Amino acid sequence: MMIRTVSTQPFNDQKPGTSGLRKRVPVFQQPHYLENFVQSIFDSIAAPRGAALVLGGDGRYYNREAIQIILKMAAANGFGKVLVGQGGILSTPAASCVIRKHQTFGGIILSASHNPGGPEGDFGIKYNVTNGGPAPEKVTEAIYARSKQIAEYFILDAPDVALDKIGVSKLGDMQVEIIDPVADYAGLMASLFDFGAIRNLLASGFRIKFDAMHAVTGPYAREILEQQLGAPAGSVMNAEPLPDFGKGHPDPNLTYAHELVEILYGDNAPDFGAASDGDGDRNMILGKKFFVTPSDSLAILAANATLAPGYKAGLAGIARSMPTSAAADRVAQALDIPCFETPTGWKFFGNLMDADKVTLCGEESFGTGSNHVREKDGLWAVLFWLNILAARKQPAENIVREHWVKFGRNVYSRHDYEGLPTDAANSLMQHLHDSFSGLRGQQFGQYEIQFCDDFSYTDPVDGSVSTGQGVRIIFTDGSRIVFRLSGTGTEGATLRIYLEAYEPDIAKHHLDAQTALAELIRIAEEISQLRKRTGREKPTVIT
Ligand code: G16
Repeated sequence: MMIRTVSTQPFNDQKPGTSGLRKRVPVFQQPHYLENFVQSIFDSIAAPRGAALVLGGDGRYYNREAIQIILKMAAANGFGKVLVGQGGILSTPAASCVIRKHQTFGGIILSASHNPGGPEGDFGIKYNVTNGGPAPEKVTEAIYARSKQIAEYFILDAPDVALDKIGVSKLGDMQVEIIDPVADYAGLMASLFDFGAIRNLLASGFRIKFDAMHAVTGPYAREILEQQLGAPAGSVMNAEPLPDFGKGHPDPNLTYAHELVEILYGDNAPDFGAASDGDGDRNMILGKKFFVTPSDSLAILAANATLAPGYKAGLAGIARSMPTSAAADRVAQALDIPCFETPTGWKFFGNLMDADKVTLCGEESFGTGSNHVREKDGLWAVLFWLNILAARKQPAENIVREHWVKFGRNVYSRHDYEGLPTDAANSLMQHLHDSFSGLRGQQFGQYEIQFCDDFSYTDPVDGSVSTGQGVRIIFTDGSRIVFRLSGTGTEGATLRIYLEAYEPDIAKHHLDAQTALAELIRIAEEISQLRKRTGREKPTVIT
């Protein structure tokens, strides 16, 4: 088999976003586009000859084709072995688990997460480092820099590898091992949670519904929830991964997971509901007719962590992304452990976990996880909740309400304005920056602005600094409005407005978040001149 050197020219748009390079499928299908990015990864990471990689994706359209290309390029670039999930499938947390368990040099994950798939949908690729986590900024910047200079790539001329049969084969001098995508991950889950207690809960008539949204978690949830824990067949819905996710939008929130939401809010609703996204790292938690915000979920998992065997010894610390509510901070304070505030992006948690500074991490964007892997983990969060429900023998809603009674409620909501013209979104952010000095000390209704800034973060482990991570308007009572542009979209710009108010008064805990936050929502629109600058009357998605 021959290694071919292919001349190429740089593309100017291969800058990784919040989590890897995400583009429309036709962009990735352009000649040399994927190959340029993969070669830029290989040129940047300085893997020793013979190193091993993990490779898999969420099964979306173009997954299989991309895997064949990457395998042939890995062989041509001197890798010794690639572990590939059967059928090209590996959820993002499972890929992280496999990198760590098999101690490979790193891994390549193919996913555009919760973005829709299909021939006109999105595709994505990201590189994960030796600890199993997303490459830190210095690595993604090196990859981007390389992509702007690339002149050639290397690929083996060879027939395609059979991806569906477990076993070992050769591609040139490189070994390809097709592995069961579920086994290692399921084993890890069984070591963290009290499967016996969850089995008893499910056997007692406690009903659950898990929505895999026709994405990657179907096989994982079927094996763990139905086979190993005994949930009745059908407890996992939309369990078949499809290349176009059944034309759905695999984002587990109240808008896009409406099929599940209707079941949990309908007659004869199950006791517990959950959903995960395209690549299995996000989660949404629902009780009967009750939504648990991701920020509250993190705080509640932290407060109840010792109920799960894997966390019996307690937590070293907690980390949350800046826009995530401060509910977890209150738990950390009560437990007398540190709480870190990082920029948006799971990659910022890696150093903290590697240095044993934190055990649990979470983000408002439906992401929760721990140091068991270095990615957020949807099914892990579901199993953690089931473990707590089995131990406390109370409905999810009661657990949340008791938590609020003890800690107060951080009322929270996020308003997304999707598909804005990039110029309009940038002008709104610029306007906010320009207003900083005038805003300080200003009174808006009951709220007085204490300070505003653009969040920056100094990593306490390696000292690296990340600036421009979101505009914060902080009020004297601790309430906050945060403005950020998403780093994961592929069309125009998405403006995210994060709203948070602290409510210690139990008598007001029943209020719907939009009602409780109405004043802050109005202030956010006024300060940002949202209507004038975007022409939008209301958000695309509210979570
Ligand atoms: C990615 C990152 C998360 C981040 C989320 C939203 O998640 O891994 O850390 O919170 O994007 O980012 P943004 O607000 O920039 O769109 P995923 O699930 O898309 O990989």
